[in-house]
Formats: sequence, structure tokens, C-alpha cells
Amino acid sequence: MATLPGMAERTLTISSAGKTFRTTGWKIGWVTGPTPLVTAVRTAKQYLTYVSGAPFQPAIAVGLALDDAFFAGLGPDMADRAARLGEGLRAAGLVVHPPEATYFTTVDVRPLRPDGDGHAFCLELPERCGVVAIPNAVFYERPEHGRHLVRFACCKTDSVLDEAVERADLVVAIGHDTVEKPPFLMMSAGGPKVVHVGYQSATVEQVYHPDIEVIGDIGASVEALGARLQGRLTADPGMLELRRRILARVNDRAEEDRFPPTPQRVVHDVRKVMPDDGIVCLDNGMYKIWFARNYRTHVANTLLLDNALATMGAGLPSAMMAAMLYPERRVLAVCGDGGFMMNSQEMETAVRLGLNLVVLVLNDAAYGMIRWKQAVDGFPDFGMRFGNPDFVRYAEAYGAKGARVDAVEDLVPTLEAGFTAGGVHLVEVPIDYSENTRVLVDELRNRSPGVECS
Ligand SMILES: Cc1ncc(C[n+]2csc(CCOP(=O)(O)OP(=O)(O)O)c2C)c(N)n1
Ligand SMILES: [Mg+2]
Repeated sequence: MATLPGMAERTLTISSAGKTFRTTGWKIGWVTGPTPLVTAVRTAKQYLTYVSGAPFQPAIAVGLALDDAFFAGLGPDMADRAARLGEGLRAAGLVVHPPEATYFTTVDVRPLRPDGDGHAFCLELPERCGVVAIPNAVFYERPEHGRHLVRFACCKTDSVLDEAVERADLVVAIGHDTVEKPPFLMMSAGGPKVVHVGYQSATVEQVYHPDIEVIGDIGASVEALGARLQGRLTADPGMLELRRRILARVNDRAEEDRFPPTPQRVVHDVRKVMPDDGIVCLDNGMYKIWFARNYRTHVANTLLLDNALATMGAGLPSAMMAAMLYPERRVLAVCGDGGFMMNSQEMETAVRLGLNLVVLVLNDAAYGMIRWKQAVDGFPDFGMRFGNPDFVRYAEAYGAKGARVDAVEDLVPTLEAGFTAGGVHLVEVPIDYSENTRVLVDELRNRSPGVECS
């Protein structure tokens, strides 16, 4: 308002550290404007609270002296957060009024609470999902006009926002097993109810303790549940948007073109060359976690991995069996350099049996997964590196074909060429594991405070 003609000398601008620096509760703010007006405010304030949060004031002074870039970025940053929050609230089924200038997103609660009682909605919310909102009615001269409206603050960190919107009422975990890494982590209290649908009873652990179990054939269970729910639930259009966001998070950086490629890129490229019915057989190493997280299947039993037992050396034999059973389908073994070398003599069997098979060997010259765990647990880098043979010549020594990928854009055509030619092929590609900690430790830890992941 102060920027409008003639208004600068008549306007006081008031703001607070609670919003700008996300320090709600410090109760420190500031007023800027023409000196006489500010002096008047200071005089009046003297008679109200006199002083507020004295020890915090120097900290806020430091904050105010931050680079202009911080303040310039604040507007777009908040707009971004408001958009994320809005998306999540919409996905939860609320009608969202996107903010035009404030830190607050107002929603109409009536889709979730037909009686439109915003006050009662806010009282229930902390209990229901550990999220706090403010009923807008308190700001209305005629409270009944704002009865159905409540507001959420968006000046929080991303992880807080994501967590708030992800707190569903009910989670139906289908076929989930805690040996999967990273596991689905339940909150210890205040989280949603969890229904476990599986072939076997859940192994109850610190991170997974379902409220109800539906045990039996999963397909039949899901159909029976679906039939019982038919007509009793209104479809939530927000779920599609939520699904899009989850996929976007999983696909984040999947097309990054650094070399050596990241695991995300390797999974992305493998998906590209595998038809829907193509079978990917994993050995055991770091990449297995990335494939389990990022590789989306469209046909049952097209991503084979042995999760808990996790024996290295299993990938090549399992791919050979798949190739024997389904000679008309594309079959790819994905192995680490360590795991491949534990059973690589089976290349001879594969060649002798005349199989059509491509073996992708991810070369980090290390037991990458254990090396990473060692680092995450704060140990020095010790004993996990090794040298490898020349994989191309090694494959050739067995009568197979070998190829080495030297540029990120060559991975897809090299795999493609192996499948097209038929026979046994080994494709070696180096891999950059620097993404492991960012996604699989930091992100998980932020999302599940209080739970230690190992
Ligand atoms: C037979 C066997 N020995 C040891 C382990 C423990 N282990 C799990 S992953 C891993 C390292 C795998 O290295 P590599 O195959 O090169 O894959 P990377 O993690 O480097 O991608 C080890 C030693 C195991 N799972 N199986
Ligand atoms: Mg390795």
C-alpha cells in the first residue's frame, strides 16, 4: 500500500519475525514508516507490553541484516509453499481458497464436515492427525459468516508441510513387508490407522504395527474390500493429484545427465528399454534399493528381487531361469560389480544353454552398499574397495558379447543393441552413488522424526 502514490507518508508497515524467519512464538516484529508515525507507535507500545522477548531481539536484528537476496526470495518461496500446502489440502478433500497476499491458506471445511462447524473441525484436528488450524470465525465481526472457514499457515519448512498433508486418516498397506527398504514407517502415536492386507500376518516391529489385518490371497482380498466399499465412499479427486506428486518425487532427477550416471538415471533408462512384460532380475547391492523404489512395473513378476535374504550372486542365476522360462521376453540381470563376480562363472552356463540375456554390471569398484552404510554410521572408509577385471574381455572369454558404456546417452542404445542381437551380453556402466545419502537417509529421517533408520 505504501507504494501507491501519496501513501508512503501515511502508511505504517507492520511485519513479524514469526512469519519472515519462521520463529512463531518469539513475538518480535517491526514497524516501518515515517518517523513521526513510528514514534507514535513506540510511545503507545510503551504503555502496552513495554518490551518483548529481549534476548531474541539481537537474533532478529541479525536476521534483518541478511542479504537482500533472502528477502527478495521470500515472496516466491512463500507462494511456492502456499501452492504445495493448497495441493495437499485439496487432496485431503477440502475446498481451498488460495492466498493472494497472506501467509495463510483458507479452506472451506464443509466437504469433510457437512455441518460447516470450523471451530469444532479445528478442535478435532490435532487429535485426528496432529495438525493445527485456526477457525476464521474469530476474525469476523459476524462470526457466522466465517463459520465454515479455517486457515492453515504456509510459512513452515517443506518437510512440515509435506508431513501435514500426508497424514491420512487411514493407510491400507497392501503386500507390505518391513524387510523392504526403505520400509513404510508408521508414526508411534497420533498417526493414521493402518490396515495390513497380505499373504501373511505382519511382522510387528517398532515401525510397523497395523491396527487390522486382512490375510489371504491379496487379489481376492482387495476385490472383496472393494466390493464392500462400493458406493460407500465418495471418490476423492485430490488423490490423483497426490499420486502425481508422489510419482514426481520418485522420478525426481531421473533424467539428470551426469556421468557416471546416478541410480535414478540407470533405473529410468532400464525402464525405457524394457517392454511391459520384460523381466528385470536384481542381484543385491545399493542399486536394488533404487530399483525397488523407482522402477514401476506394469505386469506381475517383472521385477524379481530377493529382499530380505539378499544374497549376492543371485541376480545372474535368477535371470537365467527367467530367460529359460520365457525365451520370447526380454530378460535383464542387474548386478553390482561385487555381486556379479560372486557368480560370474555362470556366464558359461548361459552361453552354453544359448540363452538370450543381457547382464548390466554397475561398476563402482566397491561393495557400494556396505561402504555407504559404513559412512552413514560414521566409520572411516575401510576395506570396501576392490579392483575389477576388464568386464568386456571377461565376457568375451566366456564367448559372450561385452560392451562398456562411456557416456550417459549410450546406456539405452547399448542395452537395446544387446537385446536386438540376442545371445548373452554383458554391459558395464560406472555408477555415481553420491545420491544415496540425500534421498535414502536425509529425506527419510526428515519424514519420520524419532525413528532411526538403518
Ligand atoms: C553373499 C553375501 N555376502 C555379503 C552380503 C552383504 N552385502 C550386501 S550388499 C553388499 C555389497 C554389494 O556390492 P556390489 O555387488 O558391488 O553392489 P553395490 O552396492 O556396489 O552396487 C554386501 C557385501 C550379501 N548380501 N551377500
Ligand atoms: Mg559395487
